Amino acid sequence: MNKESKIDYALMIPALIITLAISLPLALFKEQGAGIVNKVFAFTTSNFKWAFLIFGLFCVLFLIWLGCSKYGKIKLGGPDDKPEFSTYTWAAMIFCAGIGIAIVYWAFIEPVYYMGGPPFGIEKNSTLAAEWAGALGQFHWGITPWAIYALPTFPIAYAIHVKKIPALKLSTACKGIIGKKADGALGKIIDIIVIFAMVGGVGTSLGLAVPLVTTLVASVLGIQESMTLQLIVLGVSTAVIAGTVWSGLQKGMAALSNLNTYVAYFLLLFVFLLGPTIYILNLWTNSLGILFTNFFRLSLGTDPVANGGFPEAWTVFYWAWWIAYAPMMGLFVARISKGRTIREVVFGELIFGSIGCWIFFAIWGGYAIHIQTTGILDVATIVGKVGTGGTIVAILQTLPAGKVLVLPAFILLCVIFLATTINSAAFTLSSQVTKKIAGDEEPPRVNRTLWAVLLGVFALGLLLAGGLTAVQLSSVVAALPLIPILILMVFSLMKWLKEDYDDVLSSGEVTLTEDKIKPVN
Ligand code: NM2
Repeated sequence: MNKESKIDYALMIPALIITLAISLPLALFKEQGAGIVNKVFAFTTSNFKWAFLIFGLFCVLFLIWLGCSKYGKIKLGGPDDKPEFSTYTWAAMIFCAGIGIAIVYWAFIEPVYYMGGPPFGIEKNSTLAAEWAGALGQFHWGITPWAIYALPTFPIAYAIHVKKIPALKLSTACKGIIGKKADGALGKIIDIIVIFAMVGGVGTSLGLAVPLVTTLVASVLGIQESMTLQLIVLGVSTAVIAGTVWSGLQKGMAALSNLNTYVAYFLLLFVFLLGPTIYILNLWTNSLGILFTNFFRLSLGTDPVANGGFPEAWTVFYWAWWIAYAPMMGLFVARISKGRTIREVVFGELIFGSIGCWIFFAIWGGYAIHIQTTGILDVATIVGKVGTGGTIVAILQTLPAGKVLVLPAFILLCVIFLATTINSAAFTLSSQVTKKIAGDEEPPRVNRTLWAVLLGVFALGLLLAGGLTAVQLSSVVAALPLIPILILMVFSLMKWLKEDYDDVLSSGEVTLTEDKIKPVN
């Protein structure tokens, strides 16, 4: 069968319309766009912050319970299935799939913002604010976000590997509850929301990455940054990526992605060893102490009386951003986790994922806190004057060989991450709108290329509407309708686990033979 004919137009067309209907007006009517964006952001975050926060904590508690419960022993796969990858490779794949440009963007700069605007009435730029800055980075890039990522993995993995239904769409993983409706209108609505969320989440990544890359490039070339330069960066990267996707140079992309992990290791070790090693270790230890003692307060802190804006700007925004990426991660992690038990996957993802992010924040964020608190560079003042990108450049230049080595390596890291993020998003989006695609099959390349271009257009809209709020809003609005869908998936999983395993587990068996798995209608 001709591959191009396999596009599911009932999904593709609404997804296309929604994406364009949001990006084009934002791009064309910039001024009004920015006003609306601010209003919608304030409305959504102030009315729903409690829901985002509760959902984040729910993910952590549910997964820890699931992993420790009798269901933890269940293998995601048949009795003879063995894990396909070594645990190290598996963990590294999960980390690289879930983390891209975003951590490079935030790790140096986020503590600087926290020091200047700490929560809980802590005094700005004080010693305590510096200590909390370390802890907040570990909180926003730790257990809760990884639990959000992990949540959809289990319903999807159970559907694919145990129920043997090809659940390459999230609607399929809701079948335990919605049954046949997953194949009808309700299923389509679910999948459109999922696609919308992915576009929104990736929009945030691109909306942050493009201005950063522009600043970095401008500082190396010694030219003025401007909107035009941003548009050139966005245009060139979209064109290069679309070209790569079109010409089938996927292997090249994978090689680039591998190269990038080495650049990241290098820059982490470089800052750790040549920077204030002991300070970093002390600050990290201390940060984890603050995090663990205050975990519930941070998790549920809505700041209801003062309404100072901290949870909206940080926790709610972050949880939303991770939620928007969660379906993509769930599909990916489910695919590579065949043959592992639920317990292994729960704790593997939560522990390896958190530690990976913690290291970035401990080293790069710790370095930023160090130069501020020891007076090497007043990043707090600089960020107010030149914004995020310029401050990152200033921080990098304080390192040995800052200009000749660190800055170019950092740019390479950002550019490759930008490319691999768009590339993998285009891949997942196009497989979402392809009918009956097998696990190892590639979605049609016209469609993949189209998605790469559409993501570029969407990012253009966000950039023109301007500012961080538009970029943050993209994830927040996209994630909100996804929360009930993710909860539906959890119910669906629980129903399946109970019907398939409750009798068996009480008799001590762990794996089920195929004849005992209840069929899905
Ligand atoms: N998250 C981790 O842009 C990226 O790095 C993709 C973003 C959700 C903030 C992941």
